[in-house]
Amino acid sequence: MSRLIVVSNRVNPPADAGVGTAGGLAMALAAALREYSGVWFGWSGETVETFSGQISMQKVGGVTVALVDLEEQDREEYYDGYANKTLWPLFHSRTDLAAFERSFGEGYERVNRRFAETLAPLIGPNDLVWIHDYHLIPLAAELRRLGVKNRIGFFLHIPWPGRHQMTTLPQHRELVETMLAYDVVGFQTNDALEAFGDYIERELELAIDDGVITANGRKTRIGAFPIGIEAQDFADLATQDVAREAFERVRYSQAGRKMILGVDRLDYSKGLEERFLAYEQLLVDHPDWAEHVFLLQIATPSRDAVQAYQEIRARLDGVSGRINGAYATVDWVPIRYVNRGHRRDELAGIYRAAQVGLVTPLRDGMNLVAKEYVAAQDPEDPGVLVLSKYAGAAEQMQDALIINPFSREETSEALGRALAMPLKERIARWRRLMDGVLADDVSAWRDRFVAALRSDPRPAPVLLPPPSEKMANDG
Ligand code: GDG
Repeated sequence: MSRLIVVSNRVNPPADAGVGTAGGLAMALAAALREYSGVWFGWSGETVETFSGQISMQKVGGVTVALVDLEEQDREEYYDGYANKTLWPLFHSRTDLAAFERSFGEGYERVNRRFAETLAPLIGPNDLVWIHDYHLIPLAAELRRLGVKNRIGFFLHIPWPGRHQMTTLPQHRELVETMLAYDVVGFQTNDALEAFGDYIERELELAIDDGVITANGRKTRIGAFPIGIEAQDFADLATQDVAREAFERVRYSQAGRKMILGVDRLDYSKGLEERFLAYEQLLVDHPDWAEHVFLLQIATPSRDAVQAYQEIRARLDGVSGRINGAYATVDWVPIRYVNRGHRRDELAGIYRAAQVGLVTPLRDGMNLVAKEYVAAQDPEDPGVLVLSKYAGAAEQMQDALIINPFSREETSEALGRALAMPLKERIARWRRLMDGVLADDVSAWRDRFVAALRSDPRPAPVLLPPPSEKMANDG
């Protein structure tokens, strides 16, 4: 029987469904792994003095996980370095923040090789291997080098950059060529797929025929597989006890004011500063809204070891403090800025309490918060989603108020419109959004990807000579 082997940098199956900080993705993958009796392989998050390749096998929430420790130098060069200081900014159109250091590239190659050498012995003859995200782009090429012949797929959770941006990466060509070792390469959006296709055709000068690239006798199918959330479960969660308590608490504290909500990992790609400034613009353009609205921004700190993250955090402290200092009154604070994580079910209740969901990334692979906001709404009195056109989610969620997050005026106008939107229009927009979120949920995403990975896109090329030649030779 074929098992599914999922590989990602970090491994986090939920120990308990619905609570804690486990995201929808972790839950969806965990469900797939239970179904296919698979294994989830990745870094333990721990470091040891010398890499041993020893695997720690554990069972977490019914899922078998295989964890490997890395060295401190691996963490610095591969994780903090190439993944988070080079690829993440580059793929989010922040070439100005991208560090191109040779040691990072070497660390990235070394860890991918170490992953491959540790993982290869675990792979059975019929297993499907599904590798996730930018930390592990060259992993299939390393596995092929070790003789692994299984079908291997790759899914990129973040955007694919434009060709000119991509070519700023030293050895971009070598990196992209490793992607041709996969059988399937999946992106979040058509936009990312097109950008990748442009690179393949113009930099590698390879043809793409009906979504298939042929190189070195191997076929790689490429496609857009927009990720979803566990929509029905999340909608149910939003009406359960913990969510209801969180909802009541927030509504009580609102004191009749409307709430605009942002929920993000604290990351420079999420457009948080632009969001604060657009909200300030709303207070300038519509002074009548002052004291009748507030912005709740939940931003959980992440990647603290990277300087750009320390800087954005300091900037946001500054901007939110300045706006609050300038506009607050004795009984009204315009921005409630919270740097603390919340339980998933609490979060569902907070989403439901918000009249506006404000999602303003400057660049984002998908953005699950937009989908969670929609799923958590009360069907009889739903809030309005204001969504950046640079979130992958905008391709599917055209019934949101779509904005350009770089324009304060445009975002401020959309906020004004959202706050004043009549119930009938709110319901009509929400219904269409919700139908999409339910239909394209995380299980649909997973099943589509696994189906693509299972099926051979086309028969292998016929290498026999054509019949007439063959006959002539036979004769
Ligand atoms: C990457 C791509 C793509 C946030 N605060 C809390 C909390 N969260 C959860 C949200 C949501 C998740 O974190 C964030 O997901 P996003 O999709 O918004 O963003 P990234 O973390 O950047 O994810 C992104 C995604 O991968 C999947 O492919 O959509 O484009 O960048 O689920 O709810 N969860 C809890 N407490 C919090 O305080 N429990």
